[in-house]
Amino acid sequence: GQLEEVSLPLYFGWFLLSSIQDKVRCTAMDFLKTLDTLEAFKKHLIDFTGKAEKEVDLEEYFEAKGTLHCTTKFCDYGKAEGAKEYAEKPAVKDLYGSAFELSLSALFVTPRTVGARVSLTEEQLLLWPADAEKEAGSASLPLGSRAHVTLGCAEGVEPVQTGLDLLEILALQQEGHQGELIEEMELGSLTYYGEGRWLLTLREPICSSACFSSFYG
Ligand code: ACK
Repeated sequence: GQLEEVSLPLYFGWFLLSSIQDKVRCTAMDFLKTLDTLEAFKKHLIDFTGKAEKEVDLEEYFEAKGTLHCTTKFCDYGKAEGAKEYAEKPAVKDLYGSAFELSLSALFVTPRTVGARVSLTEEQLLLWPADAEKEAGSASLPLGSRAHVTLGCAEGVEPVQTGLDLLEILALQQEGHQGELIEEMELGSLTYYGEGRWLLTLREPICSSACFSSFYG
């Protein structure tokens, strides 16, 4: 019946506590503010603007996308493949509503999205769908590689893109691309991977309390 059809959420995930959301947003904003002033960034401006001379204000370039979370399973109210199976997993049922500590280990920026990489623990991986990386065509990357928090999207870009952008950077690393080490910033080391892909590996991962739950919208 109708009730059954809406009994699955839009997605399951970890929802960052609101106090830490502000901290994460501020850290990301500070990073964007610094990044677009760097000579190395200006050298590759064309990745973002399509024109070499044009300036870009990264803080305005990206639009925030609601409450900060790390999606585990996108269910699309049951329409997504494997949604029902995921919701019925014992770990999902047992841990629903529990508190976790997420480790945000890097920030990344592309012409499409800005996000934070989440490094999952063994326990957290119990909640990670086995096919999340495969679905995105990155079957050879370790489970959990796609885990991220979307911090913002460029105009017309959907948040699903953030995880795909992260996987793209990790695939380059796996293929042996070291990237170009740009500089050691206060927050960590900044590396450029070409085509507007920037990765800031945080010196100190940001630890964030988060509740495993779901979003209906
Ligand atoms: O930023 P996100 O992880 O990317 O959080 C949002 C959330 O679900 C609600 O839209 C994510 N999302 C959307 N479509 C998909 C998809 N096909 N696969 C995985 N995650 C998705 C989106």
